[in-house]
Amino acid sequence: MGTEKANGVSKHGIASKIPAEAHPLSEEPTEIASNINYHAQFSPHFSPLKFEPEQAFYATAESVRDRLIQQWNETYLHFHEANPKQTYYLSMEYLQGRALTNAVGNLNIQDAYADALNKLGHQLEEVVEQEKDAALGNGGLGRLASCFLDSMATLNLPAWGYGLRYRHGLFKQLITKEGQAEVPEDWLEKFSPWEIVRHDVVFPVRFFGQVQVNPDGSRKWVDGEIIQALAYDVPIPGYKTKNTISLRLWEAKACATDFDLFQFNDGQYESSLQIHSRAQQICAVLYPGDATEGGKLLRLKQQFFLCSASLQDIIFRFKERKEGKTPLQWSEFPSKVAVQLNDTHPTLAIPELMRLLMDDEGLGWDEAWDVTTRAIAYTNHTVLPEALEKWSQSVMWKLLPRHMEIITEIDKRFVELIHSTRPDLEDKVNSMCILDNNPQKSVVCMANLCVVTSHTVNGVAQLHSDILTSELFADYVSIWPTKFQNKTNGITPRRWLRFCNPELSNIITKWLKTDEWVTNLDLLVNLRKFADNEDLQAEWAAAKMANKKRLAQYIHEITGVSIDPNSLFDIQVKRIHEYKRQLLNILGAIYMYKKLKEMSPEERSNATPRTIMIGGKAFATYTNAKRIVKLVNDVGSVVNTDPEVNNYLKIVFVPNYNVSVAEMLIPGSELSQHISTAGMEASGTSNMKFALNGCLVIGTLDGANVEIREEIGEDNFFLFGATADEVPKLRKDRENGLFKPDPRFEEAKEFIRSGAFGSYDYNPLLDSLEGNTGYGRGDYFLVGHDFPSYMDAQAKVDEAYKDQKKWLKMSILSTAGSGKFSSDRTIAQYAKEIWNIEECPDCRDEMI
Ligand code: 26V
Repeated sequence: MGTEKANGVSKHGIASKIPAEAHPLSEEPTEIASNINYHAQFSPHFSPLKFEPEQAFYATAESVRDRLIQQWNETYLHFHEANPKQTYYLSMEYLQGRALTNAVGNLNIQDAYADALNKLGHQLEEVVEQEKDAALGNGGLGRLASCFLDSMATLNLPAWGYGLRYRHGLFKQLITKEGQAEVPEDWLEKFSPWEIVRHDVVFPVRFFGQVQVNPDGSRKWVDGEIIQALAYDVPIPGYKTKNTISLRLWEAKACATDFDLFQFNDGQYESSLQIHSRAQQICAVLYPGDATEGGKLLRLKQQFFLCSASLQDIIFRFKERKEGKTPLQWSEFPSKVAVQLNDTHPTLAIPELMRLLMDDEGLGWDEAWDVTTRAIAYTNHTVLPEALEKWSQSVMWKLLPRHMEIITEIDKRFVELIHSTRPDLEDKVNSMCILDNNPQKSVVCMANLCVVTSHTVNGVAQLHSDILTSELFADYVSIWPTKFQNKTNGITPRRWLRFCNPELSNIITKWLKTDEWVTNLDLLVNLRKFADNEDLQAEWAAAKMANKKRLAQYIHEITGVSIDPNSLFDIQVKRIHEYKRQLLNILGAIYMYKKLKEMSPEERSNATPRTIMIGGKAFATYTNAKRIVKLVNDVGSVVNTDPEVNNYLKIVFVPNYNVSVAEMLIPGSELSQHISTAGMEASGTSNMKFALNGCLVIGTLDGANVEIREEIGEDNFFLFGATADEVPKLRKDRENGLFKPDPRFEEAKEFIRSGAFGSYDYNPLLDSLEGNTGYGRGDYFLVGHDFPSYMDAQAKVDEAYKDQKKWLKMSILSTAGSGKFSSDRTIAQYAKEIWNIEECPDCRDEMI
């Protein structure tokens, strides 16, 4: 199998003593090096004469993949034999980021790989940097799905993730003089070593067509267009367990037979390939623009494509299963299958499951409804009205006629249920039912369909779940009081502490005398008793400084701005949205800048030096969000080049925020901003990542901030702003002209108007903070109301930072109090309280 022939390329050449031999499962560094060399030599992708860091990455990843495939095969063989109930997580988004560090870390072979690469003349840290992020997501919802997969694998749960294999994920953000520009992200430019194409797993997905009524009254969806869904499996290894589950991503392709050879030979090249082009559109990008009818139709196609392919796959697997020798009854489906809808994006799984059960499997309505409602559960991730999906009924009838029949029937039965059992809710029927038949709208309300059908509906932090039951879904609660739950989000401690912050991890392991915290994050609480210990504080400070220096170097490389590692590193990174109030942050920074300018040099020398970093993508059509990006950049250009103050304040916009950038920023952060208008951020998960890494939070009582503050202690949290309860009255007061702006707020806005940051027209942004009425006007997000308390909280931050001993204690207590926010805890709760599944470890041979 092996060969002694090795290339002798100079600098990054493969050491000639290392043979190119397959040792797929060896843990011995020399054999791992051989295996990497083997992949480099025989790779179909690269010349064997080159072994630069890029080739080293692909060869290393392929060698890691060998072992993943083996564990993954054994895991599913084991599931097949053990036949447990399995969970299927349906999500339009996954933000996997890079996989190499995570894979060697979870497989517990990091040191052996570092050693092996050394033997080949490379550094693991350098090689991992070659990998492109798999950015098949937009924000917290997508990263949550990826953290959940890591926890499901680690907890030995029988689970699958289902998603779409977007050719380009979310756009790549460039920052130009004009602000944000979007260019396509190209994670598949070369190839992804982590996916395994499954030519044996292909399902047809139909679009358009019509409903045929058979003589026996049964119905069948026929004609239209068929696109094939081809599976790509990405193995997801658990941490220090053999359990390796699948993220199954669907790609759309046309049937080979759909190629019109006659037309092609007739010179009609484009029309002969039309269906291929339509297939390619489906998985081209995440969130294609939906301003046009075509764009809306494409998004709906994407959602249905995910739902239909995944459910056909789930049903196929269910039918394969036999208890003893007899096939399972359909009524047993919910005791083998739990389907979780990640927000409303995969709602079409509901009518698709009903259709497959009735039209393909011959079940009656009642039986199919019983199975569907016992199998499907729904997680809500937002209360923002514009993000609650509503699809045009006419588009739906055109694309999915049979599904619309089914939805109409679900709606009819629900309305009848209210009429017959709950006359007190008569006047609420219009807002509760699924079809909004108001001729101006004529839409399908996806959240309502989810709530009516799902056996469980959950919010993602306690406050958010309370808002769901008391406001958004309050009327349903009186019908189904036990349907609603809370599952506070979590993050995986592997990626978000153990691997991204090895310096701090080692200190934690040393002081706790165990590394079990990596799978039992509650153990962090034992750091509390050392919070005042000077030795720990010194080590803690040194780790933070090392991470800050690394971050400063990165910022310099990508933006050209030099930042001082001795200044307070203050970070806000998340999608740019008005409710997240990056505008509050930058207005605060502008005010700080103005005050620094007004100070005498002596006064200034007392100021706490600060570096404010802001990053995040603005949705391409969200004009105000893009104006905010532009403003941050413009303010940064002025402040950073102002010699009078730039030793005290720097403002940096961090371009193209993604998972890898987060892994660089979070360990080096000291203050992070989670400053949404109370009641609007469902949870937030970066707040958990920052707190876990010993970063203090300035924030409102919103989403998971509430629980973070509870856990780490109110003295260790810089709180400000209105509470969710106060927000409605404050908006009313504002409408009634009762709002009196703080002079500091007026001063900051005036400074922008004065042209201090250039001639760009910021009036539309500033206008959004004025006026008294309407959504999006009249300062709906209460920036003006919260500004003074925000500035007061920032002054407390400045003071606290001057006392480094106190600051370090607060930092240690932040980490110590973050145990609750492990996604292992969240997933264990989903498994027990929603999915009713149990762990299913493969104990046949020793765990790694
Ligand atoms: C999406 C969009 C897209 C179009 C522009 C307006 C808009 C506004 C909000 C959304 C949010 C969609 C759902 C979502 O991503 N929710 C996030 O889910 C996270 C995981 O549960 C949670 O931590 C975040 O608070 C929540 O915003």
